[in-house]
Order: sequence, then C-alpha cells, then structure tokens
Amino acid sequence: RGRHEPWGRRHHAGPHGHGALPPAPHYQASVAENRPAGTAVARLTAVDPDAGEAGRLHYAMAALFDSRSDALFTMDPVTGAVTTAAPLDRESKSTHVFRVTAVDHGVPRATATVRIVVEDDNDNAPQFSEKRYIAQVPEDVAPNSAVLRVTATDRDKGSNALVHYSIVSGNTRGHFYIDAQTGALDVVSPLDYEASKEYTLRIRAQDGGRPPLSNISGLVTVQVLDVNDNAPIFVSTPFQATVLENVPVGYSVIHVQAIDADSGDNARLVYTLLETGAGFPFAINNSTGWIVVASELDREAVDFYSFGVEAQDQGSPPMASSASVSVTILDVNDNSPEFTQREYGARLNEDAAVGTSVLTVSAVDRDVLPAASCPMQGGFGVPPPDLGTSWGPFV
Ligand SMILES: [Ca+2]
Ligand SMILES: [Ca+2]
Ligand SMILES: [Ca+2]
Ligand SMILES: [Ca+2]
Repeated sequence: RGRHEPWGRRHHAGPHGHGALPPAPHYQASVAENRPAGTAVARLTAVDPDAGEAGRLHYAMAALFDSRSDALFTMDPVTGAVTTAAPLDRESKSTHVFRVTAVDHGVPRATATVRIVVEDDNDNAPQFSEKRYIAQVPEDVAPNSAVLRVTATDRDKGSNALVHYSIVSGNTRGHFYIDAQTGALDVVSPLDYEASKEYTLRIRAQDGGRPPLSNISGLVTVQVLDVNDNAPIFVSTPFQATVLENVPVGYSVIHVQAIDADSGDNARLVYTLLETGAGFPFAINNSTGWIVVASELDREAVDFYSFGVEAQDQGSPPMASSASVSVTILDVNDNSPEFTQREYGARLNEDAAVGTSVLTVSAVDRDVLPAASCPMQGGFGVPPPDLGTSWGPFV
C-alpha cells in the first residue's frame, strides 16, 4: 500500500506523534473489573493523511460479536480515548471486541479492531458443590481410608480461584483429615460406633487471592455404621435359683439376661441352654431369657441342676458368650413314709415272757420336711419324721 498504516495506539498515556505506527490494525487493551465508570482503558488515534486544519478525525467504536459491550465502554470522538461506562464484571464477560472507525468529515478514513481484556479481581468466594455431604463409614474402617471428597469452585481466575480446604470444626477427636489441595477427606484414627454414631464437620474453602476469600458453609456428615464387634455379656453371673419341686410345668424359674453394646441384629440375642440332655426339665425362652420348668420336677430324684446358658447375637458373623446356671430343688412333703417291707412275719413261742422282742419294722419317708401329719394305718400312731426312721421293738 506504499504508506504507513494509519492507526496509532495510546494506552492511557504516551507520546502522541505521527511516526512509529503499529503495523497491524488490531489492538489489545486491558482493564480491571469492578473499577468505577470512567476508568481509562486505551487511546486510539489515526493519522490523517490530509493532516492540517481540514484533517480533523472523529472516532467511533461499535461492539463486534456481543452488543452488551456497547454499554460498558465509551470512546471520546475527538481524542480517541476509550473509558469504561460502567463497572465491569469479568465473570460475566471477560473480553470485549470493538470495531473502531476514524471518520474525516463524514468520510471513513480507517478502521481497526480492539480487543479489551477484563483483568480479574478476587470478588468471588469459593462455592461448595453440595450444601451437605453425607458419607457412611463402617466403624471398623481401616485408618487412612477415604471417606469422600468435597469440591468448591471459584468463579475467579488463577490464584484467585485456587481453592484450599480445611476442617473448621467438628473434628474434636481428630478422626478426620482433609487434603488441602484435593478436598479428599480421610479417616485417620479408629472409629467406634458405640462411642459416636455421627460426626458433622464444617469445611472451609479458601481461595488464593490477596486478600483471600473463604466460605465455611461446607458441611460433611459422616454416619458411622455399626459392626458386630461386641459379644453379649451376661449380667449378675453366676445365676442361681431355687424352686419347689411341685411347681407346675411352665413355671418361670429365673431370668438370665445378657447385654450387647452393638445395635440392631448385632445386639439381638438368642438364648439357648447348654449341656442339657433328653428329658431335661428346664427350657429357655430364646428371646426373653426366661428359664421355665419344662417337665415335672422331683427332688427325690434330682435335687440340683447345673447347666450352661448361651446368648448369641444375630450379627454376621455372630458373637456369643455363656454363663452357668444352678437350680436347687426344694423339698415338698409329697411322699408318705413307706415300710421297708410289705409284710412282716414272726414266730413267737406261746410261753414267751411279756416284753420279749418279736420283730423290728421300719418305714422310710423320702421327704426331708417335717411330716407331722403323715397318716399311718394300723394304730401305730404318729411316726417320727425323719428320713430312714426306724422304730424300736414292737410288742
Ligand atoms: Ca475468588
Ligand atoms: Ca473476579
Ligand atoms: Ca459395634
Ligand atoms: Ca454384638
């Protein structure tokens, strides 16, 4: 084209001359967001080949691509100075492109484009991706296991958008650790459902701006899940009971009870009797632990029972423990004294002297209680009460 390009560019200030013009009709400028209206952006001037009194250029600028830009910048038609018309927001639009025209008495003399880049200001705090993060972790989780990852995004740019994470509160026992860069939350020390079923952590996300902006609205709820890690424990062992031998079948003898520190099925206990053979006279209610009489008792046959009881939880795998139970059967006067022989025979000389011993009869009472009212036939009168009683000579 044989001559210099017509455009020169001024950025805020600089030498104003007609020499040393940039070769390209495309210019770039930048301005920070949030500055008040009227902030200088750039100054663009063109060289009028008809320089002189008649060579007075007027400038105009119009948005390319996005008409929203027109309301945000103005260009002084005389000086070519570009200023902001309103505070800018980089997060809604980060670049503005204009076509600039220089007109000489109504005749366009030159055009150029200018691209205005909006520089970031740290005006956005990080925002969490969720209002509340919830994770469920079994209480036997291995230390340094991952729980979840929180994420916060920052609409700014560069270090103004670089987010770091930390735990603000709720980590009083130090069970959790958050990776500042990634937001990954780990369990670092053993959990115990029986001690604490849930943790609520407050997380801070802070950007790298100067000064930084932060957000502490991040909430993480860690729900600890029960694991069957407690065996049942019998209370008040050993269990000892006494029962009258004549109580009816179904009679409740003793309540054995175990407790289990777990929850749900892990603490739901089933009771069984141990070391019991066929015909064993006691049974246990599997769910309540009540031991009842299952068949008639007879102290004279067995006066003491010792057996085991087991409580097993319904965890997977289950845990169990056992205890010993002893039952003493108490006597009831349910036996008549019995003669040791059904018939007694004796031979006696007819001339036997008065007072001669004829024979000895004996009776046995299997009970241990005093049996004062025991009726006897045949006029023997009231026998002494004790077991194995035998009488002296009868005449
Ligand atoms: Ca920010
Ligand atoms: Ca910003
Ligand atoms: Ca447990
Ligand atoms: Ca258990």
